[in-house]
Amino acid sequence: MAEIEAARVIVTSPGRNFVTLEVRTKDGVTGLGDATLNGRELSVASYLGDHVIPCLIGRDAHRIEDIWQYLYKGAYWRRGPVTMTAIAAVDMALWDIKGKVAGLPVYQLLGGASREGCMVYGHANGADIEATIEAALDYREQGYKAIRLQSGVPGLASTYGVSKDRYFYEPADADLPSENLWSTEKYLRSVPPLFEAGREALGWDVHLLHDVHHRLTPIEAGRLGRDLEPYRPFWLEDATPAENQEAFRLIRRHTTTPLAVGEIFNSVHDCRQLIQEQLIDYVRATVVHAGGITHLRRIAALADLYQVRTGCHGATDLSPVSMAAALHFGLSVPNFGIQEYMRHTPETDAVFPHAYRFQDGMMHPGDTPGLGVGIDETLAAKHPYKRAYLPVNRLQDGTLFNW
Ligand code: GCO
Ligand code: MG
Repeated sequence: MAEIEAARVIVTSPGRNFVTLEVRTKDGVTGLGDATLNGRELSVASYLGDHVIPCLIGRDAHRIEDIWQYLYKGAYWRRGPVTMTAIAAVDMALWDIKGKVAGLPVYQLLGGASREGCMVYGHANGADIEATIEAALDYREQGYKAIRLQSGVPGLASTYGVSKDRYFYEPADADLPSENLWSTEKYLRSVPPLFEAGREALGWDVHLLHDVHHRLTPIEAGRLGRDLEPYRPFWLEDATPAENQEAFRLIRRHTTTPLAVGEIFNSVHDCRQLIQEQLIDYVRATVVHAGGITHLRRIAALADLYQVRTGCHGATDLSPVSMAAALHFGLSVPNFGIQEYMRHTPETDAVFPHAYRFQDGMMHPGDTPGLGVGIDETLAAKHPYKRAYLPVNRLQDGTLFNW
């Protein structure tokens, strides 16, 4: 028995907002869990503080599955991003504790390493094709085996995935949502030339990826997938808003470009049909927003039956605690595909010292017992919460669209 004596929420903003749960046992062992939900951070902090922490005190931290079921079934109100992020934070913290008590890195508790490391993809973005390709060449130079290409769209002032900074992409940068403008026609014309230039400059020995960010209809997505086929993309991500899982049947009828979806999924039920009908190739559900390591393993186990592989979300709004958990998961799971890696700023890394490392395009969670991430609370206290929203997106006639 490792009795939970206390738990608390730490909110800090070293460059961006992060919500972290710390669970402590009577023996003084602590575990960390990420509870960050971009743009809605304080809702998860309050869900944890007001409704979850009181139920944890006195429970056995080793009973991870039972506590997961208790929080999921016990709330009566199942699923949803706030609930599932809160459950995920508890789940990560309990795996961290179990690892520390056992003296083993979490991946060893999950069955051990299934591979030497996790292949990651980096983000090349730029205002135009030339700048994006230049950034991509830089990533290849650093050893990346997989690179996501996102470029500004001619005629549009701003678009998803393109930042002012070459290395650090941070969309949640405004006190109230900023407004972007969108044109599907302009966008659809811009992506094939980007991939043509990408193959020309980078050759064929590097994987190229692209994120549509939920902006197309199924038939538009089918056309884009088909137009990109000659350049053999690794995947086309979030082609349409995936609330409508059947929509992917229509995309599949028109293209053999591999499809990835799921960074906003929070439960296996959000992707059950996509997986069982083999409508996707990669599932992007992630530790922090899909109920923790415990629930993500269930999603991966279902996906494995249908040759669907993992491709977890790993943007900067997922804290280093999530990144570590994703790497322990990715190293151990049989059907790992790829892991997104958007580097955190040095400020973030300083608040969350961690054991995971990047080498030759691969990442490894390290062998520190538990998840291998700490929090420097003195430094964290110097970065108070700062409200920050993701942008909204409008068509050129003013219609509110998908961001
Ligand atoms: C990605 C994502 C992110 C999200 C962000 C939202 O593929 O990395 O689309 O850029 O937009 O994580 O909080
Ligand atoms: Mg995405």
